Amino acid sequence: ATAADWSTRMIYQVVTDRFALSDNSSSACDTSNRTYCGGSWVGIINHLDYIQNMGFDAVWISPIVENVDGTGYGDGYHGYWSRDIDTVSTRFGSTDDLKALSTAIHERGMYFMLDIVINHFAGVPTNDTVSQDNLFTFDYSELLPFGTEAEFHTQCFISDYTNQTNVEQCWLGDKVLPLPDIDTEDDAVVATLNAWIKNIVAEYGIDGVRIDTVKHIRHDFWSNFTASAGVFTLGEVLSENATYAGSYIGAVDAVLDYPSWYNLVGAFNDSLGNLSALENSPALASLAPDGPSSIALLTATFLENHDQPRFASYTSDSALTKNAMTWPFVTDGIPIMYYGQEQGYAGGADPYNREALWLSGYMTDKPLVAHAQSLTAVRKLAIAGNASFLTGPARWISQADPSTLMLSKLPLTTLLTNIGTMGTRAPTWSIPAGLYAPNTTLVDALACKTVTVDGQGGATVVTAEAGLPQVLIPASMLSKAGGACPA
Ligand code: ABC
Ligand code: CA
Repeated sequence: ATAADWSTRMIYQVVTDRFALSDNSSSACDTSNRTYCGGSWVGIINHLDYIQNMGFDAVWISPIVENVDGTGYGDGYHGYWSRDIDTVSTRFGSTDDLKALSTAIHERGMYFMLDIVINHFAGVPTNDTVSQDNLFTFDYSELLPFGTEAEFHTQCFISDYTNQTNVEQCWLGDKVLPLPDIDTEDDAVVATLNAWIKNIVAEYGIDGVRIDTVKHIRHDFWSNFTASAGVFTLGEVLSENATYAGSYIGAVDAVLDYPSWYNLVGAFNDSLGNLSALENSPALASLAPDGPSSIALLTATFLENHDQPRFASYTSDSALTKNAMTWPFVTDGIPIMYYGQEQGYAGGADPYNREALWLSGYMTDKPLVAHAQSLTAVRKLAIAGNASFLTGPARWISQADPSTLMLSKLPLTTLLTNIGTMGTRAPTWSIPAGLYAPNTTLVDALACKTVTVDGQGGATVVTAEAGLPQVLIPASMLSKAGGACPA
């Protein structure tokens, strides 16, 4: 599938080891042990209903290749510590299971996104102590298909994130677990990686890849690699800086919108959060080679992932959580939700943010499950209701009340507030004249309450209840087929 194909999709992110067991048992999973808890590809197959019922139509799974275990930071249950990229990890099932997962996803009309790591492997040093010159010895023959020291960059840990050569050619990791950095300056190594991605996409019917550590490989590596992949490529560039992150758009199809993530968390983790910082968040779009109109194809927006503390670890206020969760679904870019958010999981930094979902019982009568359902439903209605919804860009409409923000991405107008559940006053928004046709009836797709704009198509004052967000859409666009609110 291409970037255009993906632009209408909504992605549910899964850490395979933590999402679902093969049987319906419920074994314990202590995240602090940093070891396998037993989740599998068969487990995912058996819980696709759960994902689809929330309205998601794409699934991103954690890396599949054989990892290094028994390190100072535990085992490679998350999949990011490659040992042999030509062997699929037996921890999560067989190659047939993985193919069956791909088939099951496709039978539902969903897309399959695979997370891949090609910047580095992981290697437990064979010498306990760092030598005088800070070098480790490794059994490079273990790291396949490469297997020689010459196919890795010379040992050095990244020490200066302002020096791009250092970022690209030194190693991630630390003394506890170095991550040997692949020599992506070597033509033969590059050819091996290009052939590898082409093969894995074909073998497992992959529709898109999430690429780890994109900023750790030179820009001009990516065009041949993404061409070999032949499907949508979504890159991870972990940076707060929109100019820097945006510079990788074009090298890969799209980047994870980390710059917005920082502003999103800062806006809603506290009722004193800075909402206006979010205004600049769609900045990535303006850096796009084809301009902002291609935004939907260029970024993917998220509130949580496996590397950052869960949002509910910052605040237990459910209204703040609902506001923050709303953002990715009503703004530019492809929305992503990380598994467990819907169950109210509140784990802190890695490894605590990787809780076993089976411990929740996959209950669907939870407030955030319902919230996710409403958000996916209203986004689908918006895509169906306005051909240019996806091309955006979202428009910020300034408001007098600093505890509120209004984002218009027609046909949706979203009203968010960080006043919180216990806010001592009810914040208000004012819909500007001309935003909608005169006398249009709008429905808040979250509470199913209506608001009718005046004869100028706006000027209506809307009030929040208990600090909750509202997503307004013309009532005429509600579908009788279900979704958001009954038509
Ligand atoms: C393990 C333990 C952790 C322990 C850590 C040292 O080692 O589990 O408890 O704290 C995998 C595993 C992790 C594991 C790591 C390291 O490997 O999942 O559990 O942590 O062994 C990707 C993946 C991630 C994965 C890897 C490695 C890469 O999403 O899951 O981790 O394959 C860098 C990379 C980024 C990477 C991230 C983990 O590390 O760039 O691709 N994620 C700065 C740097 C960033 C850097 C970040 C964190 O620090 O600029 O490049 O990310 O180290 C903002 C700035 C940012 C700045 C942040 C901190 O502040 O704008 O630039 O980021 O203001
Ligand atoms: Ca590198």
